[in-house]
Amino acid sequence: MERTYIMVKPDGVQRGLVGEIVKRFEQKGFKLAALRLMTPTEEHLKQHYKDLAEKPFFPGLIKYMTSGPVVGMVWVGKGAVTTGRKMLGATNPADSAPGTIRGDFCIEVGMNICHGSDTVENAEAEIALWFPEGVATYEKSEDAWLYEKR
Ligand code: IDP
Ligand code: MG
Repeated sequence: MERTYIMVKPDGVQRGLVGEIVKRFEQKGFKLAALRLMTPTEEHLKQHYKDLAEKPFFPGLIKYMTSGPVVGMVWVGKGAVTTGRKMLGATNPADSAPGTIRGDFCIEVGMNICHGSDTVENAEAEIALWFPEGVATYEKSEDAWLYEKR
């Protein structure tokens, strides 16, 4: 089953949106495998965003991401990476459709309240970076009412 790394950024935590974001992933039917409030170091965030190191906004991004605690989580389910991105909305909230998390709760690209892995490969790398101790695996009875039997 696919896994994705979702993170509520410092502005999302400050604005009391943790529950709302958790709620949306829960109600969709995805299974929570890990969740933690963390205050990551600059080095940790530079690793997370290493593909963006050359971007002009990179220093500002690191400053933003170290401005307060974040909530990292792992959600599991069919298509969790692609669907998770759709649930977040476009990177720039100005382009995010209403009904998406960014479309409903924020305004600026540099304060877009949440992160979601963009590919299965990146999701696995991010899960290993943020939850090196591993994540929970368990059966959820609800799955019988979410997934068609093959
Ligand atoms: P994503 O979060 O939708 O995957 P990325 O391109 O991976 O978008 O960028 C990572 C984060 O960097 C964005 O979520 C946003 O917080 C920030 N960011 C991206 N582009 C800009 C920009 O042009 N100005 C300021 N911040 C940006
Ligand atoms: Mg990205």
